[in-house]
Amino acid sequence: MNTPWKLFALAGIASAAIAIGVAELVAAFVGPSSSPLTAVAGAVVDRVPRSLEQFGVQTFGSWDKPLLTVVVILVVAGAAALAGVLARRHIGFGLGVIAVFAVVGALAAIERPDSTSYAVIPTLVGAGAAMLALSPLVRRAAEASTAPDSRRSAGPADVGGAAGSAPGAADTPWLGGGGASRRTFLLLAGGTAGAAVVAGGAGRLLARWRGVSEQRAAIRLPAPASPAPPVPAGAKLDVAGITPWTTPNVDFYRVDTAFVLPQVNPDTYRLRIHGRVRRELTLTYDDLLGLPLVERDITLACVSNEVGGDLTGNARWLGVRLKDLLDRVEPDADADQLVGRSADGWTCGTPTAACRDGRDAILAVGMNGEPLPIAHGFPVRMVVPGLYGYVSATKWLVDLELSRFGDFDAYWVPRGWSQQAPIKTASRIDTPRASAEVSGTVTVAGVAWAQRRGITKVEVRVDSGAWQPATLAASDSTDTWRQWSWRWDTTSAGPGNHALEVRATDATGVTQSAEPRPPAPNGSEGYHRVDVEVR
Ligand SMILES: Nc1nc2c(c(=O)[nH]1)N[C@H]1C(S)=C(S)[C@@H](COP(=O)(O)O)O[C@H]1N2
Ligand SMILES: [Mo]
Repeated sequence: MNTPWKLFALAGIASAAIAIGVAELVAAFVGPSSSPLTAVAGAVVDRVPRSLEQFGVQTFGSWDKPLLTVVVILVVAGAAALAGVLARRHIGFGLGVIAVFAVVGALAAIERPDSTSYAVIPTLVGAGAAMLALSPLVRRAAEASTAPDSRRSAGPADVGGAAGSAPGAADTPWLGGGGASRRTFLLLAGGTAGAAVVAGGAGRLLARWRGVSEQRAAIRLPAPASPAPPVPAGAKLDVAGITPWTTPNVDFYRVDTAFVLPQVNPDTYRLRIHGRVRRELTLTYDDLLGLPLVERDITLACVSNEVGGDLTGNARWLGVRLKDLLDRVEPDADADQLVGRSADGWTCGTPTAACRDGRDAILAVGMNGEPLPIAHGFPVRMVVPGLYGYVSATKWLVDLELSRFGDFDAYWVPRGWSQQAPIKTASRIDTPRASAEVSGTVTVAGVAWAQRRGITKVEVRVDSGAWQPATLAASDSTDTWRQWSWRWDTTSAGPGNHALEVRATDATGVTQSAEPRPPAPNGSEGYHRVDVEVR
């Protein structure tokens, strides 16, 4: 039998192995779910019908995930073998298959709940390694398959592959006869696969050793001493396409500078409160859990949110009142800035007064009923109603220093953002979506927010016509967003393109300004506009 295609298949498999191994190693640094293997397996689980998923769990128990990973590896190996064989015709075919897999892996990685765009890095570095490995492997495979000693006669003496072949190569009858060039190829392919296994194994070990997912999973949060007030019945509108009132953790926007997610171990956690204080205080994670906890619904917003953007979310936070802790350290009267520092050195400056004026400023340990997700600041973050995230919401918080605005500029201030930044009144149209085709009577709906002040009016207009009052959902608190809806009889507008706009008024009587402003330096302004087509 003529065997060279097997050499090319092996070349492909070795390249795929190095891709996966390198990606695992890089993923150990970038974050738990950025491994393309883990991400693709997760993406498969998300798409598999419930019944099949249950069958998997029932049949294989906790082995279902490792088994799925093995299946993914086998599929990749099959495709890689094919890529190797195709690469024999032209290296471009092999590189093309690698590129396709890189795109699938990268898409799966960014789709993971706690991912950022950095999550594509392990896949891309892995694919790069595979592309580098493929051409020397294919070249060696070609040399091995054209070398005279590999052309085998069909004579009986050759059965078993031993006759006339060099020592050593005789151990691989599956690949046919031997020869120096074949040995060189097998060494290269074997070495590549070996390096892949070492890199992948090291990556998995490192990820486990660095990560705090297990510590997080073991945490049982205490019940709040002060539970969240019940959300009024009419606060959540039943309108298709509107943002849910509570943002699930997996959908909650994520904004931070962390290239690699900080892994802060709750067992060794220390929070130091110091600076311009009468007495310093250092607390462990258990100290914090032992204090009376409050639970509150609070809507967070990012200053970078464009008009109509989605960098805002509403969650149920559980944590310790910041005021209680500040009362214990007794800040100096002139300590007007509370500087938060994260485990990875990011800083944030919050007006001390905002943390002591009676609002629900908290050091949060829980988010929507579970310990903070790692991406959202596990084990401890700050949440201060009414202030944009960059001046209030330090994640992976390890240090609080009482300071003065005149003495210290936090991370974003020298980069052109304001020292102080209360959240501006804003409103958004969630449905219909831009370019939607609508007809008949349409429910236009969305959310509006003005943390600390509350929303008292939302208005909608069509094609810059007269402002029409929208119907407000029940108000929860001034610190949460408020849903609204408006019935639009599209026949009055007639067929064609029409512009919907929204504006909100807060409880101080101030209406959003029409003048568009960009997010920098302290939050975007202007009306959200959605263009739709009436049919
Ligand atoms: N450690 C740290 N905390 C941070 C940031 C950061 O870059 N690093 N970004 C802040 C910004 S700009 C915002 S808007 C909020 C976002 O919180 P989220 O990612 O949980 O939605 O976190 C804040 N806390
Ligand atoms: Mo932000």
